[in-house]
Amino acid sequence: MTGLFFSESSRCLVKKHLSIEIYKKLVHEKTDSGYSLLNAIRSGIINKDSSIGIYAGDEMSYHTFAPVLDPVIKEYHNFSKEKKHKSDFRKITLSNPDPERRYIKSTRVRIARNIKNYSFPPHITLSQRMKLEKKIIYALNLLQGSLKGKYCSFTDSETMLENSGSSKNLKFPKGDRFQDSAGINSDFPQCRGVFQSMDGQFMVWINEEDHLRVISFKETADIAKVYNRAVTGIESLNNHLEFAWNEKYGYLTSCPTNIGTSMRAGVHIMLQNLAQEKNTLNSIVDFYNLQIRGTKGEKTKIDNCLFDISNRQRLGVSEYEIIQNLHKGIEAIIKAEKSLS
Ligand code: CIR
Repeated sequence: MTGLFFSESSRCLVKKHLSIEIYKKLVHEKTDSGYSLLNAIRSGIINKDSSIGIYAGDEMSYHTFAPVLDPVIKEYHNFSKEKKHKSDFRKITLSNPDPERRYIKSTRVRIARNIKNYSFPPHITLSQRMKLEKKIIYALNLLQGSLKGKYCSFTDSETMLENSGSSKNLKFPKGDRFQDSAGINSDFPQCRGVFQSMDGQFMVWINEEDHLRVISFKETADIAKVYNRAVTGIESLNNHLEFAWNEKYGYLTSCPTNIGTSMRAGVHIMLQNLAQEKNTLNSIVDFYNLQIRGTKGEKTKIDNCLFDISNRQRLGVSEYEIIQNLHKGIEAIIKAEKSLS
């Protein structure tokens, strides 16, 4: 695209793929809920350091804005146009790679979902958001067994009081500047909240970047156990909620970087030896299609040799494959760490 909207210094993928021809074709298009191309690229225009610079406002955005979204997705996910994403949400049996937790401090699986026929967080109205919050709470209250828990609204003093002191994790922060200019923070903190199981190991964030962010977390190295719990949670919720999904791209999310499985599964792992041998670590991580992030998440530093290692791919690979790969990669990393002692 010309420098018409984007800063000269911007290297975001939407700038690269939005040609004049595609722009002219799409500029007057809107999805049924009224989301436009300019809505979709606003965050990329405002934030010069965006990496992709585009958000979906609803399920239909992936169809209406396909002429620009398809090449962005193809490049970001290395996903060919002809392919179709396949989901495989089977439960898994895997050995525990570090039963004594000498290396792995915790395991976390996060899965995003949006609800069919509701605009996604960049474009949803306050009244829709309110209706949706109630619909999700209804489904959460039907969870059984160890998934049973409580919802803590960010604005309803009754639920906040009820849950005060129960956990320090019952909040998610207001979205960053990328999410803010995409509209994701509209009316924050209204209609936002966190559901947490009684044991604190299963959580659902409501109306953050996606309608639901399901999180299974435990201070364990038992990757399969944490993953299987997330599967049970998602499947139970799916009995009462219909998720936004399409044949080609799998589960649809506000940010096109998360489509497909929308799953990030990873461990916090202490690697005192490999921290000094970054090349060895990076080559194992690359081989198993994994990714290293900072101790406190994306764009943070590594504290005390504690690495956050998770899957790199989300589209074109199934949930089952992601977990298997993570498990194999982590086993290889632990073996390399031990060999350096
Ligand atoms: C960007 O284009 O850099 C931002 N819109 C964020 C991209 C990463 N997405 C995410 O973390 N969900």
